[in-house]
Amino acid sequence: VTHFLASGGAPGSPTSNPMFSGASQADWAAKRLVWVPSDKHGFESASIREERGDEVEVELTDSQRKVTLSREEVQRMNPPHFSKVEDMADLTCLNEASVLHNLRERYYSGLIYTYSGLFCVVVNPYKNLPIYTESIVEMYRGKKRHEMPPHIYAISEAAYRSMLQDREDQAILCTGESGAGKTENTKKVIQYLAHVASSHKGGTLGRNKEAIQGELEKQLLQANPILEAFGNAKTVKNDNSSRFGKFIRINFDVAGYIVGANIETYLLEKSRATRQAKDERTFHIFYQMLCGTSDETKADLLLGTADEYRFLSGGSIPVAGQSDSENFTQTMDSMVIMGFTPEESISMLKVISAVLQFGNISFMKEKNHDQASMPDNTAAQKLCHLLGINVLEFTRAILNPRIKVGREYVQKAQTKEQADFAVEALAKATYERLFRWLVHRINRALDRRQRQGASFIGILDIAGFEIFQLNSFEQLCINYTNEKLQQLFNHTMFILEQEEYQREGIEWNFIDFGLDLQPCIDLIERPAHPPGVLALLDEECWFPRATDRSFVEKLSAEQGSHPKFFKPKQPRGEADFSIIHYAGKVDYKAHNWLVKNMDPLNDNVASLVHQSSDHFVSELWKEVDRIVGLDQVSSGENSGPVNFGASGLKTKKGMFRTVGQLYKESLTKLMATLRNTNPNFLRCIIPNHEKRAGKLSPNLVLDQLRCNGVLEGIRICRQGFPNRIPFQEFRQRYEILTPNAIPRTFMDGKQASELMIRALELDHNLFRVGQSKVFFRAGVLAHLEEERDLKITDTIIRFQSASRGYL
Ligand code: AOV
Ligand code: MG
Repeated sequence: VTHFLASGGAPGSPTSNPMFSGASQADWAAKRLVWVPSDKHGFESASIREERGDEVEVELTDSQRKVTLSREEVQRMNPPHFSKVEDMADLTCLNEASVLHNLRERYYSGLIYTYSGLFCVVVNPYKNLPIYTESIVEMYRGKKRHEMPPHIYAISEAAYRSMLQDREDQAILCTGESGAGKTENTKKVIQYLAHVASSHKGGTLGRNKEAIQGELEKQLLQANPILEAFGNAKTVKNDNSSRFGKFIRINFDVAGYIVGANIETYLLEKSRATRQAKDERTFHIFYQMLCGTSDETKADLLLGTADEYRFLSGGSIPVAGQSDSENFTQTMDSMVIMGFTPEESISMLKVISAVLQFGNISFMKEKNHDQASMPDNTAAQKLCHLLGINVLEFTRAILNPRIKVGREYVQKAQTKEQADFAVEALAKATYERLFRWLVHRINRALDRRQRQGASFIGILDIAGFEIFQLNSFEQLCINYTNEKLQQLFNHTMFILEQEEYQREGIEWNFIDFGLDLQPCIDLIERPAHPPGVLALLDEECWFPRATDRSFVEKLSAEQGSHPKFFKPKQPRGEADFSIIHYAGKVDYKAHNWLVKNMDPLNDNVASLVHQSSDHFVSELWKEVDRIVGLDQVSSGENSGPVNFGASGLKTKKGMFRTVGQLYKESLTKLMATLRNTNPNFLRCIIPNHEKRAGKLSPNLVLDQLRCNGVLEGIRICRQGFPNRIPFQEFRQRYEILTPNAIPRTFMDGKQASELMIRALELDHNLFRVGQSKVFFRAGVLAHLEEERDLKITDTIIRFQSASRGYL
């Protein structure tokens, strides 16, 4: 097992390829090995043949082909001594090629976690490694970071210790693209904490208390399976993709015991409840319910089969290696442990069945006018039965709702498009409210002790940066979040580096790279002077006859000259505008943004379900405050079924909030919480897009390293002195280079190191001497290694010829 943790190398790693076999020390020095760009491998090994001004001729190690490259294309290779280092900040040649090489070598040896200075990188193994057992949890318990190989447990342990010792709240932030492993690692953090913070055998604890705490930890561990059943789905990228963001906050008392937990969720992708792209599924629970319920329950829930529902676009799509019906049993078991009553569970399933039933209602256009009708009301009857409402009232509310015009309420016939739109919006809102109730219910279970914790560890699992061909409002929100997190990351790294330098008494002016991201964040969130994207979108939502197009025009007028804003010349059919995010340029299409931001709902139906005879259903619809009613919405010709018209624009700003506003607010709150914690970052990397174990696509990994700030972090590092060696070690390894610098008598480490450095005649700009370590610029150690090598070879040769002389 341990070889999956430490750098021993797993048996069977592909070492036959010269790419992967670390060169020997002699080869490295003699052949002057470097990395050069390669389409297939990202970078490949080569040796320098000749340097001519700005050009370098190299020989590729693999094919022995000779090529000439410009100097910038050639990246120095680290001495073999640095092979598979656990912390990439220790690499003396800090460049993209070396980072990729190190991650790749480790990955093929089953070593998926690697530190990069102050944060940790993990590459998804796509197979179960034996590194998450209870005995490994025990191995990490109480250990310092450098005492054990890199692991998510080490990060969890560090956060836990630092919380207890410094009384500082902690955050563990998992980022990465879809399928990279954020959710899996989040679960490991919780597993670790539930284990470490509950098996304390404190003397003051009575039996009883321990029993209660055991239950709480059990419930905490069940929160994820439940949330995943309702909030995760199969997408083309990930069979278990989280379609919402979450921040799990675990509260501890002064002794370090878990006393409660709380989950905050962000932006559920509710549109998935009604439509799914090809080869994708809706939320797991739908299929679980259709496969896992008994015939009796099926009858109670009026369930059909998957292909009878219009809202299940692909019918029943299986997920490799998963059984929906077994998973259903697990979800139900988890809900029992969480303390859900059988009534609550069945009520939830009823609502889910109702969501499906919404999709089977179909409308027709009446012959001689635009009005919609419902020739067959079977689905509506089933729906109303499930929701506990009257079918006639429901039908009227959909087809002929009361709408306020001026001061009067009038009944207004709806077109087929409007009725279809209303039904879909209601289905989505119903599911969203169910999810919200679920989270609330879990929180009630986890928080019921009502005890204030002394401090907390928060674990964030959100969707990473998304760049599709064309991107919509959801991507803007996600990318905006990532922009803010990246800013926090850069800022933290800057502060921590700064602190280390101060501790060691080194003078250095650091550049705060966090500032780099502010312009793009402003472009999105600025309220005025000039207003940013979200503010302008809100403004347009209140503007009579506004359309998605008029929004884009206003945006271009206000922000056209913003350095992070880009408007293509030919907007038709392609992107409406682009934003230059730190991770790259993202093309946005503004189609439906007004509707998505307003999220209008047929308020006639909303108040009907609010008065449902079913207590659970009426509870779900308790607050109807945020509903944008039909009276704010009127039909229009130019913008699909819903347009925001002048007819009944009597709702003042502030009476309810747009989706963008609410999101910005919850994000602001989250960031404020995070800023008051000590953040620990985990950068998750997806190795390939085929979900295959043992395959690492170099260009895919490089792209992510660029996006998630690993390479940016290195850019920051290079501004300073990334390599640091304790005095003792420095002397041991490099004294050979300065044979007469240090007197034979005792001398303390700092003084000895200073003497050695003087003898080495290093430029002052290349190093700093701190309190306990020597700090070096990137690359200096490689140079020292080279010299050391020559010296050793030299000594051996001299020794050999000397021996020969004696013979
Ligand atoms: P995500 O959370 O980052 O994507 P997941 O954590 O769901 O990604 O990981 C995707 C899949 O990769 C999992 O279902 C596992 O099969 C596999 N996997 C990830 N990490 C590990 C690991 N450490 N060990 C074994 N298998 C792993 V998304 O929620 O889609 O943004 O939206
Ligand atoms: Mg996830």
